[in-house]
Amino acid sequence: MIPIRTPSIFAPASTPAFAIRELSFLVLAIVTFIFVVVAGLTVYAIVRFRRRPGDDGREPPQVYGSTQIELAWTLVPFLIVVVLFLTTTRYIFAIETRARAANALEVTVVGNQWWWEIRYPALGIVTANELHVPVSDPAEPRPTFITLQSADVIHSFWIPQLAGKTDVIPGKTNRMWIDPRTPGTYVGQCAEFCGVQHAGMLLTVTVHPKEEFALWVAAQQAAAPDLPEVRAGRDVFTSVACVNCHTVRGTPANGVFGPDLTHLMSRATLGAGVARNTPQNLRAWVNDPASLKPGALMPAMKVSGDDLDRLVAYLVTLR
Ligand code: HEC
Ligand SMILES: [Cu+2]
Repeated sequence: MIPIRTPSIFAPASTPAFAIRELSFLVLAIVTFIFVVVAGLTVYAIVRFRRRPGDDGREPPQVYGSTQIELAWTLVPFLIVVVLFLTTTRYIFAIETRARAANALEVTVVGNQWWWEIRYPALGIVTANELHVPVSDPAEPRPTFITLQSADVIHSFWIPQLAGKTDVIPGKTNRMWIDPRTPGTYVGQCAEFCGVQHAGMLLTVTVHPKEEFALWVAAQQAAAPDLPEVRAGRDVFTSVACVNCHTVRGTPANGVFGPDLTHLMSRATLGAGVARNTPQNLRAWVNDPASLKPGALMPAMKVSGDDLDRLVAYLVTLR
């Protein structure tokens, strides 16, 4: 199973996330200062002006219209807002105007109800829900630039340890980048409510050392195995509607409505993180996806007993 790291903005692992943490420390320092001043004055007033024995119960003298005090409480907050605005703008520009390095990896991520399609156009790879990228060692940087598109409604792409949230909007292409410095698996989640399975739209980013990433790429580029012993299952797969929605490279299956299944078993989870990818769960999924992910946009395929066994036996060979 995926090692679950706390998806915290306070544990950054990539330049945009470091910038965001820096900025949040500044904001936290300013708001803490305001809190201490306001709370301090309040406590002082409560103690200093509390009712004492012998008070006659009448109001103290009232003071009206101090220009100085009014100027102070208008200008000070105004200046604070200006400082926050300018600093935030500077950080946003620094992140967004970063030029794409010549050796950057290009990935396109398409938000779908309720899963992520992940394409590597230059490498000829298509996968889902589990993004794999190389580590970007500061001594030898290799950032990943991500193009974000939506197939249906608004989603939002967020891996707190790697970068800020970027919305995924139908009809609009957004860009972002990450340069993760430490290998590992980072957890993210769709961050814009997109329908019943919004919470079942997880995302992981696995950051590999250089050589390991090259191995992953080679494995993904390889054709799907075509083993004679699972021919019967392959025939079930290609004879029902699976092929209209799913692609398995090298077979007649070339649908694009659902995730590419060419290397299905290389993924740790099914249905964008709702279940581990075990043969048992796979069988349950193919029989009725709603048993694991109610509302999923894959219909229950009504493949019966023996055929289902053959079909699953075939699917588990898609490594
Ligand atoms: C109407 C289109 C459609 C048909 C037909 C269809 N699927 Fe799917 N399938 C999907 C969609 C959409 C998803 C993604 C659901 C989600 O994660 O929310 C999916 C997900 C899957 C997954 C999980 C993939 C992953 O990486 O999470 C498997 C496995 C799968 N389908 C197998 C099959 C098989 C086998 C058949 C035929 C018996 C089939 N599907 C028929 C649309 C379809
Ligand atoms: Cu969502």
